[in-house]
Order: sequence, then C-alpha cells, then structure tokens
Amino acid sequence: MTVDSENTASVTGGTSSAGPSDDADLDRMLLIRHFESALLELFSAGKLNGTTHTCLGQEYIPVALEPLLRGDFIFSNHRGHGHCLARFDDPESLLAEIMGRKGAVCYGVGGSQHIHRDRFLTTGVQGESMSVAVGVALHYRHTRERRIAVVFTGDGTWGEGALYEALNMAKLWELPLLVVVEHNGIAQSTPTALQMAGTIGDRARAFGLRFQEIGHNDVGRIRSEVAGTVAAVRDAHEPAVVQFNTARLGPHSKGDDTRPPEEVERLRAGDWYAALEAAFPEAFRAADERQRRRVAEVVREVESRPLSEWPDMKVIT
Ligand SMILES: Cc1ncc(C[n+]2csc(CCOP(=O)(O)OP(=O)(O)O)c2C)c(N)n1
Ligand SMILES: [Mg+2]
Repeated sequence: MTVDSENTASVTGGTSSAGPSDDADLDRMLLIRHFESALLELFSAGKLNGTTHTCLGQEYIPVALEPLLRGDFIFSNHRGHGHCLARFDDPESLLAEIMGRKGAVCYGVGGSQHIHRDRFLTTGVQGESMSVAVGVALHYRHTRERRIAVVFTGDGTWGEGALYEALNMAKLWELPLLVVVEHNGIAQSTPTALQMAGTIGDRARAFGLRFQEIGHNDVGRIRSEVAGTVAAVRDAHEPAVVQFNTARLGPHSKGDDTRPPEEVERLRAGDWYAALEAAFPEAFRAADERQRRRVAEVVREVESRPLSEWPDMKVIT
C-alpha cells in the first residue's frame, strides 16, 4: 500500500504500467472475496451440490498477476474461482457453472473444479495440470507465439510425482512454463511442515529453475517484482517457479477447517482486507459495498435461472 505523488490513496500500491488502475485491482479482489463468501453461504443453505474450495485470503495473487499473463494459458486448480474471476471478471457464468444453471461456462458439466474457457483450464486432480502445461509450453516454443503456460499449484501438490517429471522436462527442453505456488502452509488438514522435507525453492533450484519467493500481499509491488521473472519465462524460455507465502482463511472446502480457531485468528490478522480497510476507509468501503451488492445481485439472478441443459457434446469445443 502506498500513497502516490498527488497524495491520493493508491489502495493496492499499484505502480506498474502493465496493470489496471488501483481501483480496478481493489474491486477485483473484493469481487472474489464476496463471491467466495457467497458460495459458503449457499452451501450452508443447501443450495449447492458437490464441493467447493474457496480462495479466501489468497485473492490478491491472481489479481496481481493478471495483467502480466494476458493471452497466456492458465492452468488452475481446485481452488480456482479467484483465478477465473481475475481473468474474466464474469461471476455470472462461473456461478451458473457451479449451480448448474443456464449460461454456465461449461454447461454445468464441469462445476466448481473443471472450467474450460479461452486458454483457461482447471482440474481438481492435484498435479495433473503440470504435465499438460508442459505440452502446451512445448507447443508455444515451437510456434514462437510468445505465450507462456502458467500453472497454479498449492504447496501440498508438491507431493505429487508427476510434478517433478514436468519440471525436469520444462528445464531440459527450455520451455516457457511458469509455476505459481500458493503456499498457504497446509494441504487439506495436513500442515506442510509435517509432510514436506526441505523447501520448494531448493526443489526448483535442483532442476536449475528460476525461483522467486513473495512474502507480502501488495499487489503493485508483486506486479513489479514478478514482471522480470515472467519476461524471462516468455522471452528467454527460462522456466520458473514463483512461490507466494499466503494464508487460507477459510475451510479447506465447505466447513472442514481442522485448525484451532486461534491459528485462523492469527492468520486473519494478516488479511489484506482488514489492512486496506484500515488504511483507506472511504475508498475501501465504497468498493466493498459496490462488490457486495454486485455479488448479491449475481446470486439472486443466477438462482432464478432454469437448470443448464447439456448440449449435444459435439458442439463443445
Ligand atoms: C491426485 C489427488 N490427490 C488428492 C486429492 C484430494 N485433495 C484435494 S485438495 C488437496 C490438498 C491440496 O493442498 P495444496 O496443494 O496445498 O492446495 P490448497 O488446498 O492448500 O490450496 C487434496 C489432498 C486430489 N484432488 N487429487
Ligand atoms: Mg496448501
């Protein structure tokens, strides 16, 4: 968070020429926050089926990266709503997908964890995307498209063997692959310290990959700090891993938080939401109200839609 030269509040500290305005960043983060909160409420009210994993606390990561990755292929994961909203700003079709309503981005066939839209693909299977992303990165290398393949993973997913085969090939073949690790220190109910030997940084470096660690939630700073890494992936085909040390503020999925309440309280103390509200009360409250109302309206409208109908599968591309 910074104050710019004209002494107006720069809510998310955005100094990057690549990014949207600070207001747009804040609005996008709040959209994701209220979307995810609404999903938990819908679940509690028995209005959603299956499962859902919210990214509460981690919203700033895809928002910070979004302008750096336009046109690139994003592989998202089980905790992917924020990745999707940061890229498309389209809560209607995502909620319709999750609720199986008309207008769903994948006709309601994919649900929360399996979204496919314009170079954006999610999977609920840990580590699966890595191998597919290596294939896409290989394609981009051959076609010289200047696009990169980006994979969002959690820290726990670094227990999957396929991930290491993918890292090996990415380096060996010098592929434009960026792995973004949202390291929230836990995998479902297992603290990372109880299952991971060594560090993700050392593992990445063992393959000769570039590695960068980000330990704050300032969107503008993140953007300028990561820009060089993204450029190296894109222009020099130097595959890289960027680790964000972050916090999962919600349950693993719907209501299954196994952590002691004091630990969650401690994490909440570092939440960007409270920090920005305290630092810029007026601008924050206006944006918060705007996005709260927007999400409430999206929920009301999508809930009233008829169920999605599966089309002839031949028309799904
Ligand atoms: C191959 C596979 N194994 C297990 C699961 C069940 N599962 C879903 S999320 C998850 C934890 C993932 O932890 P992490 O990678 O740290 O991501 P986070 O949930 O913390 O964002 C597990 C074990 C799965 N989806 N896929
Ligand atoms: Mg995790």
